[in-house]
Amino acid sequence: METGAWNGMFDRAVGVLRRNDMGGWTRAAPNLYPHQWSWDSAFIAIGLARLDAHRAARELITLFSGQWANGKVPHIVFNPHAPPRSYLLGPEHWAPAVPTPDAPAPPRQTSGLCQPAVHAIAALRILEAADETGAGETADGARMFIRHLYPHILAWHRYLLNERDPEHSGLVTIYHPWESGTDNSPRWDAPLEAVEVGDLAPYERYDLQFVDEPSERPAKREYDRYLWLVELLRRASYDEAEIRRTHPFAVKDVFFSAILVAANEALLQMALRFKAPGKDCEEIEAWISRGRQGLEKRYDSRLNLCLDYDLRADESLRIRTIAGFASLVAGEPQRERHDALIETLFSHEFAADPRLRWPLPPSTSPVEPGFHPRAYWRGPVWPVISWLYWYSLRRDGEKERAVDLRRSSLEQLNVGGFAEYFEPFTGEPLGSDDQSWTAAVALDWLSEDS
Ligand code: 2M8
Repeated sequence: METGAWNGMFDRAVGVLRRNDMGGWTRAAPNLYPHQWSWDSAFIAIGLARLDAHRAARELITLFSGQWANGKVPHIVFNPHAPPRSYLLGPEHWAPAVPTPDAPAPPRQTSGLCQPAVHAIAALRILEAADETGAGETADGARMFIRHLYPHILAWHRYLLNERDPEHSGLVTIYHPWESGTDNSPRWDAPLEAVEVGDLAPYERYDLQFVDEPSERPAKREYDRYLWLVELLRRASYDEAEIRRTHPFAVKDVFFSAILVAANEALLQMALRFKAPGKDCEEIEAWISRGRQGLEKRYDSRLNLCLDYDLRADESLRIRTIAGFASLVAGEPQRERHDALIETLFSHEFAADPRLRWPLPPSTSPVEPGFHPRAYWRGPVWPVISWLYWYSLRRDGEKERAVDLRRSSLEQLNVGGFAEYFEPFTGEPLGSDDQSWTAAVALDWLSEDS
């Protein structure tokens, strides 16, 4: 572990996670996000694994206690004790028009969307951490928890592969920008613009009280559409076939799809370790190759990026964002593809823009017209995304690139703290302070030697 150079950062990161610990689960941030978010929890578990494998496993177990009967892991599991007027969308906004047997029984209350499936990657990390600790109650408990979780993660992936990709394209369909995790990315501008907002009840933006400037959060125009899409899903009672047929926002998300491939690799390792039936392994292997093939088809050789696909407009979304490097996250692209993607990632279009404070990839390319350096997913650097690319590059033998990403990220966090995201040119911390997943990835980085 190389912590000396970073002035007590490890302890500061631990402090953030402890303060956000709600007892068995961690809120995404102190004020702005008082509930348990799905992919945040996976990253949080990756960080917690470095402290306490057993607690890390509990993070996932608590999240999965909100899993739906059809396998879906909801993007939010609600905190019944969240302060009033802290987060706009409470359980009442999600209540299905007709009760669905898929949603978990009370007292668990959840949203009806999902988010990228980082969970298997986290679960494998927890097992590795438990193995490093060896025997003992904590490590054994963690292993037992993950063994128990394995079929639930398998069911989650099966939901994504079946319900979100009945075409067997290898690509996951999302029904809301929130499902991508990169909410107001310009990736979603065109498909979102095409959504006609109906009779939306008036609402108040509680989120704006927790940031310095409204531009750090999505605009009203976007929020109206976010709420309307939720309302439509609720009215459809989350019926998958109905949504597939009628929902106005349906996009094949390359980044979500790529994370699922990487997660399936982790799931496969778990299946082998737990001596799961051979047919589980065959099924997961088929998902992995289908995912990689799907991503390969979404590669655009003019932009040297993978592009999302709008199912409603029947067109590719030609926007240069961090999601375009999806095949690097999925792993094992053809050599030529790998090299082209690396070249673009480290070109002036992304991490080598000379104006950058640190050579870290901005969420949207500064050469893209929709780029905005302060606006949430439209340009700022997000440490969790830097972590995902670091993880992918390291896994695929790009050692030097990975070392540089880690070092620059730690410098960024050492100066700016554990902010939600950062202005790419000035390094100014933006969004929420003390964001749990930022502290968690710092812990993971600090626990590595390089
Ligand atoms: C942001 O998303 C939520 C909605 O899910 C919001 O803006 O209210 C995104 O950054 C998302 O990726 C993240 O999981 C969530 C909590 O950190 O915040």
